[in-house]
Amino acid sequence: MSEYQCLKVETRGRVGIITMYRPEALNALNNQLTSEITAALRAFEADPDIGAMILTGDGKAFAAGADIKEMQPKTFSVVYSEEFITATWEELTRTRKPVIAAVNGFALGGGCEFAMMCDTIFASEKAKFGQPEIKLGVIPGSGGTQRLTRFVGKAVAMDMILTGRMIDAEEALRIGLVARVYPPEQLMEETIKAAEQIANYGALAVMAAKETVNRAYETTMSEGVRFERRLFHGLFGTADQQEGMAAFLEKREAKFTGR
Ligand code: CO8
Repeated sequence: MSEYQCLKVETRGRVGIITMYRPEALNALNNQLTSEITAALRAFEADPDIGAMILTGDGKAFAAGADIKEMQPKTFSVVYSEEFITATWEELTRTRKPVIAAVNGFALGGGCEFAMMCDTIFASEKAKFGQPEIKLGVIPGSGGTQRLTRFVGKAVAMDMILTGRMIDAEEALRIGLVARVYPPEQLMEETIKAAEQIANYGALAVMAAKETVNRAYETTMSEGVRFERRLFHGLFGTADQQEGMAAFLEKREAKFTGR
C-alpha cells in the first residue's frame, strides 16, 4: 500500500511524478498533503535514477489553495509563533532537480503559489490561475505577491491580487506565467516528454542551469552574469562536457553520466 494518503507517486523512466490527491477538497493543501509533498520531493531528490520531477493534481484541480477549513480557526499568535507551515510549504524551492508544474485545472491561492515555486509551468486549456485570498480577508502567504509580480509584472499582479479574479490558460500564456498550453488529454504526456528530455541531459549541467536562472531573481545583472560564468567554467571539469562536445563532433548521441 502507498505510504501516502494525499498523493499518488509514480515514476516514468527518469521522471518522478507527484499527483496531489484530495478529491473531496479539490486538492486543497492541508498539513498532511504538504508534509507528504515534502517527503516525496526529498525521496526523488535523493534517488539517482530520477533526473526531473512533475507536480500535478488529480481531477479538476491542481490545488484550490490552502485548506480553508484547517486555516479558519487559527489565530494570529498560532500562525505567527508556528511560522504557519512554512517548513512543509517551501521544499519545492529547495529542490535542485527541476520540477515542472502540470496545471490541469484550478491553481488558486497556495495552489498558484505552489505552481510558481516549480521551475516552469505547463497548463491544460482548462487551467485557471488566481490569488483569491483577498476574498477571504487575507493576502497570499506563500510568495504570491513576490513571485507573481516578478514573473508577470506589477499591473497584472496587482489586478489579480487586489480583485482576486481568475485568469485562464490563454491569458496565463500571454502574460508569461506559463510556458506551454496543451489540450487536457495531452498535458501529462507532453509534460512527461519534456521532463524526460531534461532528465536525460547531464545532471550537473541541468542543476547548474536551474540554479543560475533562479539566481536572476536574487541578484543584480552583473553578479548574475558572473555567477553564470563561474558555473559555466566549472562545467568544463565534468565528464559530461567532454562527452557532450565529443558526441557533437562525432555526429552521435551523447551518453551523459551525470559526472
Ligand atoms: N479549502 C478547503 N476546501 C476547499 C477549498 C479550499 N481551498 N477549495 C475547495 N474546497 C472544497 C469545497 O469546500 C467543497 O467541499 P464540500 O463538497 O465538502 O462543500 C469541494 O472542495 C468542492 O468545491 P466547490 O463545491 O466549491 O467546487 P466548485 O467547482 O463549485 O468551485 C472553486 C471551485 C472556484 C475552486 C471553489 O471551490 C473555490 O473558490 N475554492 C476556494 C479557493 C480559494 O479561495 N483558495 C485560496 C485559499 S487561501 C490560500 O491559499 C492562502 C495560501 C497561503 C499559504 C500560506 C502558507 C504558509
